[in-house]
Amino acid sequence: MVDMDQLQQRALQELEDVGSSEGLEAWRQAYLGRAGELTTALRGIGQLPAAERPAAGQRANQVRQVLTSAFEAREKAIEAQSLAAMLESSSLDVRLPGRPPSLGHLHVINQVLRDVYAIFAQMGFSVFQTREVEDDTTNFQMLNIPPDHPARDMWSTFYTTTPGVLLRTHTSPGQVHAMRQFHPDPFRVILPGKCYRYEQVTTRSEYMFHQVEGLAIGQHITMGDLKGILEHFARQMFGPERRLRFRASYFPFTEPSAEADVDCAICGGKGCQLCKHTGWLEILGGGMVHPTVLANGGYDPAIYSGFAFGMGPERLALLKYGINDIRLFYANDVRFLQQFG
Ligand code: FA5
Repeated sequence: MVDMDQLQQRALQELEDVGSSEGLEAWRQAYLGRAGELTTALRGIGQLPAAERPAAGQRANQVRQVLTSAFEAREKAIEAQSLAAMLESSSLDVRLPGRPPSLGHLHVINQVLRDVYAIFAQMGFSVFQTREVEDDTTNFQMLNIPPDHPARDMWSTFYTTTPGVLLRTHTSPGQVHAMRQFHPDPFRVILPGKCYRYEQVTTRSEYMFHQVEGLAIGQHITMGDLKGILEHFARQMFGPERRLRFRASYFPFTEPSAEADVDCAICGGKGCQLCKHTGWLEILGGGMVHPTVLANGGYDPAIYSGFAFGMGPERLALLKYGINDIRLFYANDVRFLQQFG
């Protein structure tokens, strides 16, 4: 019979020198495999005298357990070694969790637009979407601006190659679309969207910017209603400390007309480049809808009246966040944009 102590010692010693998974498999075959030394020895027990068999069997089983657990421990160690070697030789560790994609956030102007929607929603205004590409008739003529009217100089724009088709200069043409949609009912809407003007870009003017038009049509609507909702809006938007002032103005599509300014958030009213050293920044134009425009929308001016206004969300954002240059909004500098996340 094989000397079990000697077999165990030799097998363990050899196992210590095994350094690869191939070597490990060879070792397993040599000792624990079907033709391995230990397996053969176990088979030989049957030939021993009956009195020796129990003790020999017990010892052989102990050796098998020792060798099996030594084998498993060595297998783990070799796996760990080869993983460590693989990691050292390659910089890619495929087990690492992936980098989570960085989540973006709403652009500051979209945030301001949502603030505007929420404030006007409280006052019963719903959002009415209209087109950015308009025709000359709706952008100008329906708004009481005939082809040679001097007011066209205020709204020079980009024309398409199709005659009479242009990028809208303001959201006011949406007034005509809204009136035709809601006629003959009274209604209150805001019309947000992009506008385009072929003009000099400055700290407070862009060639592409947004406007939110407001329009309320009904009976007995007055200029007092317009002032009231705009004052409420300004308080909600900027807080009670910012001041709003109205100035008489002129628009061909409102009569009377006004413009509203908010005291400049950058200089606190002292005067700076942003507010053209006036201490105030214009945020909107508005007034009572001109009878001709009411009629173009299908409403009888003898029965109906309405107010309209158009405000600039970029200007609102300058004032709300104390930003001194409108060009920052669309320059796509993430260092600027991330501040509004
Ligand atoms: C108009 O566009 C009129 N349609 C407003 C109106 C609507 C009057 C309804 C009466 C009734 P104005 O050109 O002043 O008016 O522009 C209105 C607002 O849009 C300005 O107060 C300003 O806040 C914003 N705005 C105008 N031009 C620019 C620009 N180039 N860049 C950024 N904001 C601008």
